[in-house]
Amino acid sequence: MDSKRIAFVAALGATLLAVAVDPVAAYSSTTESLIRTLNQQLLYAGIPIAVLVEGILIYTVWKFRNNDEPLPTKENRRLEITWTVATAIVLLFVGYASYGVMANQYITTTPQDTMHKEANAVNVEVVGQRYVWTYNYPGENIQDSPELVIPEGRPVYFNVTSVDWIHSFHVPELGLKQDAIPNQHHTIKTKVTEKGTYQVYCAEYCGVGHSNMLSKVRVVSNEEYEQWLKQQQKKYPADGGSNSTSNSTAGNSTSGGNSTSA
Ligand SMILES: [Cu+2]
Repeated sequence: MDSKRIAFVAALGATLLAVAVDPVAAYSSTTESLIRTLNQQLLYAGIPIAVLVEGILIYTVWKFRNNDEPLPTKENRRLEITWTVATAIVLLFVGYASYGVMANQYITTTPQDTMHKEANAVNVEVVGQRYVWTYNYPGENIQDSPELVIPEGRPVYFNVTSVDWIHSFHVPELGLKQDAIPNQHHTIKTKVTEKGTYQVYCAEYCGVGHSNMLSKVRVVSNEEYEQWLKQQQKKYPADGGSNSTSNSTAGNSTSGGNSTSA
């Protein structure tokens, strides 16, 4: 009996450990990879527990189906210690795995993270406005670009804001979602590991044109990105159009900001 209990706890611990060191599958971005991997780990931990609990329940109902005079269970200290220890191991695993992901700067980007950016990082200001997304590249002399292009394999900081209303910058395939709030800037960081085009949505209902508030992220090689920057600097220069944008930002955000901060 004693050895069985030890074997059960050991097997549970070994399973959770094996899940924790499971190699990471290929995903489109570091953020997506962290989220999906955690999701999988929790699923691997949850399935055996669900099967065990349901199995015991079904077995007990079947076994005692004709028991007309059931007697209360006497105290069973060993059993109580076993399930307490097993539950503690599961909770510790869930807490440890979740905290590791939640505290990662690719999931929760803190102001400290944005103050100490990586050297080769790309900075994009994402601006929501009924019903379009526009992109500024601070330091690259690009303002109000309708196109979002980023290089593969480099850290990217999206500084998300809005000029009129609450929107939400959402790229499901890259695991990105951040509310765009007037008068506020919130940064999310990612690194895209696969070139391609990814759909951008607005994930916060913002009016009649909400469902049309679409855009795309184009992820290209570093060389293509540098070329694209040069083209955009001619098409959407910050020094040519910066006045009108900053005016509209200041003007509109007053009305939107009141409702947000309340
Ligand atoms: Cu919107």
